[in-house]
Amino acid sequence: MKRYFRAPGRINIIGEHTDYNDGYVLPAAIDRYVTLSIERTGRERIELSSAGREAITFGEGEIEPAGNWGDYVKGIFHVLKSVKKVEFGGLSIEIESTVPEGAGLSSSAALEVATITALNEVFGLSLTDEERYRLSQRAENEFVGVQCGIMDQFASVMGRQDSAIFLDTVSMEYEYLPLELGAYSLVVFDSKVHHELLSGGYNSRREEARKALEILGKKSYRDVSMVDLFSARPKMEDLYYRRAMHVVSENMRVLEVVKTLANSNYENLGRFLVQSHESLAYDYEVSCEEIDFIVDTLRNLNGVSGARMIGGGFGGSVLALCEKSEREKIVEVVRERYFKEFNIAMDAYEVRPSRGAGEIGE
Ligand code: GAF
Repeated sequence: MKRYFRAPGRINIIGEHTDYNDGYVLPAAIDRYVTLSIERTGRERIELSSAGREAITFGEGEIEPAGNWGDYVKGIFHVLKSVKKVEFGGLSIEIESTVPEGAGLSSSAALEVATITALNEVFGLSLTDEERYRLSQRAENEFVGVQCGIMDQFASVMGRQDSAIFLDTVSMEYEYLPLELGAYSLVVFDSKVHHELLSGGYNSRREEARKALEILGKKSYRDVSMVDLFSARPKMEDLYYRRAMHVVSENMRVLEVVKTLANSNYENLGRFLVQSHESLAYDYEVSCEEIDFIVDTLRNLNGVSGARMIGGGFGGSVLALCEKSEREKIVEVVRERYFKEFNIAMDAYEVRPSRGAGEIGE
């Protein structure tokens, strides 16, 4: 019997590149999903298929990375075999997705989480929510080779309808914050560009932030205040100073946004989004020309409260808070100007905070 599961992609309201720096994040799962069907077969091999992609098959004794889309799925088999010693036998897995790849919406975490959620149910593994997101992160770190933090897998497992999740990545305590946006909606502008192999740029930023912390003589970014940072400036190379400045200031912005949301002050929220973008672009240097163009265009349009890049960066998407009544006009203007400037047809759509991964039909 075929069973169906799905796991959502995510947006992040604020708190970018903070999850692996002992920081705070504020993601929300969205109504874009990886959907997976799974069925036992008598064939002793695991067969993966996904429309428009090369099919992949592997035996349980040959789970090795191949540098293709199947690695996110295989990575889950790999960690479950080592942690739970599961014998999977023959399986047929079909995947469909409405989470665009390379768009900064975490299609890879959605694929990992869909896979672990399905295997958990089909093989009765009784994994907790925390095990599902931690093992998914481990698959990406150890098997795929991207040293990502916990935010994406966490959001895909823990998402809740119409809420963002305020997460402290040190204590792993979290709180659901209702995202009742009133006259506003959340709109994603997908630039359709990706400039670096995710692992390259991402892993090097992670390393630079770690080195900056070492220069500051601290064990955790939790212990670095603005004053510490200003006093250390003379002994810090500019690059490391800027990396640390992003982390410290972004964490402060997350805490401010949490207060702002509690007061439903969406004008203010927009201002924090713009500040976050500037910090990511100038201090952390993970934006690019196309993304900056979209943010600059949006900033100057009526009905836009604020906008910023989301996800790992080097391309991907911009998240904007737009007045509902102006949304269509805004999308048209940005689309047209972007095409004129870069000759690229962008995608733009509204997203809604949604619930986390589970079985379909439950
Ligand atoms: C990627 C990573 F997977 C996340 O862990 C996070 O670091 C994000 O980039 C940047 O905030 O999506």
